[in-house]
Amino acid sequence: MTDIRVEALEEPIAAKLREECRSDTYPAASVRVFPSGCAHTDCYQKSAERFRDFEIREDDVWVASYPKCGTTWTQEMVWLIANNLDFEKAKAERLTERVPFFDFPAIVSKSIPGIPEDILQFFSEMKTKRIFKTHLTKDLLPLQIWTKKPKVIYVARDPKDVVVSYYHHHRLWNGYTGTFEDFFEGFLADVLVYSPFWDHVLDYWKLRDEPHILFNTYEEMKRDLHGVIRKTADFLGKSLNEEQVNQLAEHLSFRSMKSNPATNLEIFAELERKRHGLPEQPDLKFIRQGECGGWRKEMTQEMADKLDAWTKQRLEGTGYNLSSFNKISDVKGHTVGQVVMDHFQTEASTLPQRI
Ligand code: PPS
Repeated sequence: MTDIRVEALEEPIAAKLREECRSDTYPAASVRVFPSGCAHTDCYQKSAERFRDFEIREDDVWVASYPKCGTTWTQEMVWLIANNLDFEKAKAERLTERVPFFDFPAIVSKSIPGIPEDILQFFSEMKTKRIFKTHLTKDLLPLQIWTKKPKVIYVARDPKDVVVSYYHHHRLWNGYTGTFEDFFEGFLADVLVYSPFWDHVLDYWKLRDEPHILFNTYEEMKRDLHGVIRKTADFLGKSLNEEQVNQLAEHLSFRSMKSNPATNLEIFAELERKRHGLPEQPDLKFIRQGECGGWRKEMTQEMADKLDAWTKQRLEGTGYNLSSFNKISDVKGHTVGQVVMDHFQTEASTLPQRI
């Protein structure tokens, strides 16, 4: 049993972000939770022990990530692989129901119509095979994950794209009315919900060679979705032929997921836009832009340099470098050793301080 300790977030930028998030349902972070030092809303505490003590099943599958790293994309891929490419069911039933968000009670301050009041109880009574989405840091996962060892698929993404995506997410869901600059400062100060970003990524990355952990990246999915599908299927003990891989890749394309009501969350996004009096802008959609390097449209060079320096400092001595985003593996644990010079690195060459 680990003891969970909670401290108030004292950073002034945290208070500012709380004021600028107007939603009465999705608040900004106000506490830091230990172990892990992760920022959470004050809703976290009421479920903290229930998260930690949640009964795990060996055949559960967990899709884990820091927010905005490609979770939804991975959830859809994993569900389809685990369910023998049942495209019909995938289109008929919303992804939020097929792969529910385990720690939802940690981010929401009010009950939401259509979502069971006691969702953790609902999860524990599920009769079907369970696939969960979680943004919990490694240290706050249910403890039985480390004894029952269900499969965990983590997905990471370039933090520059993450902060931009998370900013637009906050505008839509948290009613954030502040500036991108304030939000960016909150990201660097580790006060956004589920931050610190790099601790989150590194804690899972360190476990990447464990047989029950698979570490993917958004960039790798963009560059070689077929390869990631094959690798993930292999990890889940499923075999797919070339035609099936092609079919799944087509279903997972940005265009297809953006127009698919079962994956695009548009029904909920529309409610939030109405609630906050927001227009139907492309940036205020849940499946928004889907690019690597989209941050360039919104971030000044000065901000990019600052974030790069922050990344460099956070990665010092860890053995992790951003080229990890470009490594491809054939099957888990057997890195082909090839570093692909894709758009991610092409961009790197144009940035003087790129790490
Ligand atoms: S969340 O809210 O944490 O679950 O968000 P998450 O799903 O992790 O990340 C959302 C970003 O993923 C993009 N996305 C995709 N990109 C490429 N292809 C597909 N199929 C796809 N589906 C979702 C989504 O657009 C968000 O990124 P941004 O940069 O905001 O567009």
